[in-house]
Amino acid sequence: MLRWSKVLAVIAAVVMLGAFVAGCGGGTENAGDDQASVRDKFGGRIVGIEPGAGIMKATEKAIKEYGLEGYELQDSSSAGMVAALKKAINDKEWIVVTGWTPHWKFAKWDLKYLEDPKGIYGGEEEIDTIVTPTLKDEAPAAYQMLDNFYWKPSDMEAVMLDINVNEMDPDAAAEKFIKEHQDMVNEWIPEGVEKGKDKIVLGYVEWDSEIASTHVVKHVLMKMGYDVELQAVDAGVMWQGIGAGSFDAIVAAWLPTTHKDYYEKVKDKVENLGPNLEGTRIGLVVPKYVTIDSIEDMAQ
Ligand code: PBE
Repeated sequence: MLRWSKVLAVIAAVVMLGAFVAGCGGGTENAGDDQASVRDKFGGRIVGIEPGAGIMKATEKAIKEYGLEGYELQDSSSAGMVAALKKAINDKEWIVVTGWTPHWKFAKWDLKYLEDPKGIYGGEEEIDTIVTPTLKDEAPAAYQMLDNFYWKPSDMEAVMLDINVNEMDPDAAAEKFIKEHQDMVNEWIPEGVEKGKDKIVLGYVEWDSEIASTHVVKHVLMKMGYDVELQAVDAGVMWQGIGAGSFDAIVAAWLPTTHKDYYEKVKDKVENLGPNLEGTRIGLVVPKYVTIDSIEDMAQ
């Protein structure tokens, strides 16, 4: 009898100890070890970009739809997002950022998109060229070139890499691309079409992808004899500007999802020349060493 009560006492002690240990796990003081919650490992933050970007609105929605309480979406810039990513990777820390393709960061680091089973970020998209309706008459050759402008994600990525990894000036990177892709560029430039007015104004946002495309278009138009002015603005101003005719064109319309709200407001006042690039994507991006695979797992 005595022996049995001893055994029971030992079992009870083990069970109590187990419960005690379990109760201690998961605290914020454990961030970085395996016991910490996913949210703690990310420091409760999603590193964003400029507030007007479509990807920021999509991320606000994702926070609601996936119940990501305790996460803060931090405003930053495209450059700030990349700097935070670089620092976290150097320190081997967990980080989640608003990311998009095409982007040179995928060539530079081992990154992955978190799965988005609710489809908040939409599927594959395209980037459209949008012009002001008077451009066709005012600058027929520029209009035709903008209509012809079409390239692949790998082309855009090559220019982005030169600017961001090889540290080339955007104008130099655009000129290099044009020189190395004469056949493609010659297909964009129409023959025997009237030039019309001298000056073309392009609006854009300083997203790495749009810095690349807008500078390439600028240099092709310059080759055709136009004076080209680039105006770097935020997303809201870019869309208002093309709607009001203060820009001749933008080559930065991410549709049908990312810029849907902006596009809806101006679509009757602009002319959409269709895609200049197909196969884009937006979403939440993490380094590959982060051991979750889905946005759903961020709530853990
Ligand atoms: N981006 C790059 C933009 C469009 C181009 C994905 C950051 C956005 O979210 O609006």
